[in-house]
Amino acid sequence: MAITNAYLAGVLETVKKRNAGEPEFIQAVTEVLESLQPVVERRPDLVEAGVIDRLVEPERQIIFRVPWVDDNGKVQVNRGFRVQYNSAIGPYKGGLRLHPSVYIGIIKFLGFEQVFKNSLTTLPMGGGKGGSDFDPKGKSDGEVMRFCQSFMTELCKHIGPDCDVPAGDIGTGAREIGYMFGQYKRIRNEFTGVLTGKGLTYGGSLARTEATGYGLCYFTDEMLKANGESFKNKTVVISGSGNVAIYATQKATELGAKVVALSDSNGYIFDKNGIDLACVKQLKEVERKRIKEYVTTHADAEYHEGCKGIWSIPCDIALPCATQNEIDKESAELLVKNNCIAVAEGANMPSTPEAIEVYLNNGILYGPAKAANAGGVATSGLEMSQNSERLSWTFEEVDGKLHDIMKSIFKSCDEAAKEYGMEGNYMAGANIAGFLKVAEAMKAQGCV
Ligand code: NDP
Ligand code: 2IT
Repeated sequence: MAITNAYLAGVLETVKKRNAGEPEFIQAVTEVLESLQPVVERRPDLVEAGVIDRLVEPERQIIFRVPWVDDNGKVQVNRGFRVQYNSAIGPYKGGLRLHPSVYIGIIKFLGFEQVFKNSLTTLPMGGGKGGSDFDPKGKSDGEVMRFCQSFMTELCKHIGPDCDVPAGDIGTGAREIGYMFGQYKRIRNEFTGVLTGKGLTYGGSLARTEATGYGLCYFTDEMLKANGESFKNKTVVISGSGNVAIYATQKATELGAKVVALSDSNGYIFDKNGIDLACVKQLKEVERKRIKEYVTTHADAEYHEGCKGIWSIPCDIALPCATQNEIDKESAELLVKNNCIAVAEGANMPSTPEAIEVYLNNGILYGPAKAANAGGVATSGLEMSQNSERLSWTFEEVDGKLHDIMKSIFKSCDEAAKEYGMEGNYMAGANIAGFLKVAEAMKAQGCV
């Protein structure tokens, strides 16, 4: 969809000039501006208040050196980031990504997306994101700990339970959050809910580990039901084999589907009998091994090098849960050819704009990341509430609230799409519904 509105075209021009060399950020902003065209026409007051001009610029960007000593006694230096993107509706909130591909453009795109996602959850959270180009793969526990401590030694100056509350993302799981929490507490001498995704023995919430994958399936289930379908007896392909992929596999299976494939950045496994999740959990969560090890204990399963090939496997439902831009036009066309009925995004921005066009033009139900993967951060919001009240809810209580939130997110996307004349386009619905709440708050708070 091209931008025909002159005001929005001007905003995008400025964004492109100001952020040259950050294609992921420009991609994320372009998609939202495209969706906002009918809103701008109906709401000149928001244009007048400069809400969109302000939204495309993060409130604050922090970049810092992270020095640490490896197991050979050698000094290593990484770069750390925290983008405090928007605080109109609550403290900055969003994960920390540890991956060698991390640079400011990735963190800004993720922070931008987070603003809308957090708004959709209905909870009071602004948007932020951070991370580092540190690669936890192949590092010892001691190296990961020293990195995390150094990272937090600087980050702790900028965050706090009422200011900015980071969490996990790619490469940041329970181990990393634990080391970071310990260092924050030591430096600040405060035991607060400054991070989410904490361990259950020190303030973590039950169901946070499962939340993104479960939430993705709850959202997808709503989307399927609204269109006369369900997970029952469907074949599902899920990319990635990390936190989101594992718990999406678990919930999709519970809802009656058969998950036949998972991947990592090296390749993918196909098991026509359905993925043995206990084996995957042992390999990935306990032993930190590669997904190809699965075939050593499952004779019927196949391993193929290269992660892109996973989209050539015939499936009814595709749940990309690895990383940005993992489904391109060609892969989307393969999904269409194989009669896939739905794509819902566990990862952030996993579909290229060309792939999204293919879904929309071919009637594939499309659940965009901002809405479909919001269950993780929503449950982080529930963890913050429990920390503030100094109590903890049961698994069933948290899971029940998560389920209700995902239903309400689907409803918001569906209704906003209808209201703005784009029925069934949940991407436009998510962008519009997420935007409106933040925009009203920004307008009410004046030009800040
Ligand atoms: P993990 O680190 O647990 O797992 C990431 C998985 O994605 C791994 O299998 C990894 O493979 C694969 N992957 C990562 N980078 C690439 C790449 N460049 N190419 C191919 N595969 C890749 O992360 P999560 O499961 O937490 O995150 C997955 C996605 O979900 C991310 O996009 C994240 O932003 C998003 N997300 C996560 C939430 C959460 O609560 N954790 C919440 C909402 C969204 P390998 O081991 O080879 O790197
Ligand atoms: O992308 C995301 O929403 C996350 N990585 C989770 C953020 C959070 O604060 O729980």
